[in-house]
Amino acid sequence: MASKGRLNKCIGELKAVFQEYASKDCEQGQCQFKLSKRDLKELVQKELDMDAAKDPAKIEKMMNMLDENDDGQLNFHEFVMMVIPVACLCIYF
Ligand SMILES: [Ca+2]
Repeated sequence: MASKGRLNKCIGELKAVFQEYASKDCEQGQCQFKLSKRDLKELVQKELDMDAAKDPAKIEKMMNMLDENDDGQLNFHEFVMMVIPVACLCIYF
């Protein structure tokens, strides 16, 4: 993907942040980056500075809400679904 344009750069940053905290999960020769609950906690703590990261119950709830395919991890699509509402909230504060 070309890095031209601010939105392209933002998407690239999203992907870079995701891959920095995610672990590679390989199944039948196919590898995908995925966030475990621990990865999610670290990402929320360091990249969003949210109080939720200090409360294991809130991380658990966040994981359950975002984990659409119930595999116990977040893929990039599920991760982006977390970023959108946070971005929407930031417009108002
Ligand atoms: Ca999942």
